[in-house]
Amino acid sequence: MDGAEASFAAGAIGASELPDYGSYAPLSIETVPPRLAAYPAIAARLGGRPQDWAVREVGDGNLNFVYIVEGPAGSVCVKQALPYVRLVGESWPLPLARSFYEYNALVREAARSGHVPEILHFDGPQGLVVMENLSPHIIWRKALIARERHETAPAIIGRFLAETLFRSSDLSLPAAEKKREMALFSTNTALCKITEDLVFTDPYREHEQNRWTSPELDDTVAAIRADAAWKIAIQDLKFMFLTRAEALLHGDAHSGSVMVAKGADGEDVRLIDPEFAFYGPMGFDIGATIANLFLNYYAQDGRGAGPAPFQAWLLDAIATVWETFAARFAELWRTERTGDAYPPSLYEDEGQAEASEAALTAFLARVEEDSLGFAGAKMARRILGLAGVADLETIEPPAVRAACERRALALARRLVVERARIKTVAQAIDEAKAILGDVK
Ligand code: SR1
Ligand code: MG
Repeated sequence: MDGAEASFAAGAIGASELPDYGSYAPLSIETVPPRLAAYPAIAARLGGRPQDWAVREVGDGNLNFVYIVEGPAGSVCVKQALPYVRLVGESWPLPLARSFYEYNALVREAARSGHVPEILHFDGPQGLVVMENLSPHIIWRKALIARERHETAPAIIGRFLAETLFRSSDLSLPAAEKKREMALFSTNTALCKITEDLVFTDPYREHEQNRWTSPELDDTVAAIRADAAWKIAIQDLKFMFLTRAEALLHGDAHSGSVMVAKGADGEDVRLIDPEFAFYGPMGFDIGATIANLFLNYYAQDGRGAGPAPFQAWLLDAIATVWETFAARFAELWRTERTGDAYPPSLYEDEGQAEASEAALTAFLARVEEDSLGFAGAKMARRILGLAGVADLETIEPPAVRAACERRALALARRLVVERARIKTVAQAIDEAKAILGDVK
């Protein structure tokens, strides 16, 4: 996007205009071709006849089905929402409307920053988004597990977060438009509830869906459930998540929501899967990214000899995400503050640019502190609750996995409980190194 915020006001869809799902039919490998044949632009992109199209299901996320469709002329990616959570099954119903929020978030992310897949067709009533097939991309988490470095990914993600968060906030949008945007995403309550429960609540209480490395971590889990300071701090963060409508979040910005590729022209990095999008605290998205890099950092000790060089790279990557975020956010603060918050009429226009800089410094310091708290929350949930991460889950034997997880939990606790002390990403990195060093 060039210059000022693209306005979605004219085309904004109200919650009352959610698609009518009366005709919804879940796709299967067999029914994908006839469905796509009904979309002329998609059929033309694939070429040939529907019977010539090869379909395979590739979804490895927790919620949906994803198909890659290849025709004689081209290929596409088809993502369809199910009326339930894929990971658990039909016993956990989930609204099809998550596809509507994902589509609307992707449109906004594309305009505000880029680095998302191109949308080729949206079929609201079928809960279906047809996107470009990102190839030869792989999920960043898989690359990190394999110790493959994508050198540009941390900076691209930092910049993406700065642009999407700043340009959807009251720093960029007039208040009325921002409130219309909030209204649109405010009904994505089912997806928010997943985060509210799975990140901020269930890991700290007995819940049938919780999973951990047992029996190795049984004592640790019991100690965490009895840890009053942790339970208070995690609820402080949950309250922030529930109430601070600062910016349109991706909502699930972990390394499994990033696709990366190396090509002759360099690397390509895309953020995918924003179905958890809603207006929340900026630090939540930044924290999700940082958390998953820290998880990989601790997992590397259980993933074969000689982890140190890659672990050092991961810590640099974490620093780069934050530094790039902060630098780009500052640039936008200085050049694109067109919203109702911190208006230039109070600062620069009055010859008080230094007051604007002071406000920026304080703003970023607060976002940094929030990000680290949320990072701790996002780390712990992947070890204590439903929905672990492959970085850790694939480590064998369990005793080795548990040792990695204990270190990750030690950092998670510090980030959540000692937020007043660990205020900067640089400090958090020092803490992470100290925890690793203590046990080696
Ligand atoms: C039941 S969904 C579990 C998790 O998968 C998604 O990636 C989100 O992180 C969610 O919390
Ligand atoms: Mg996902």
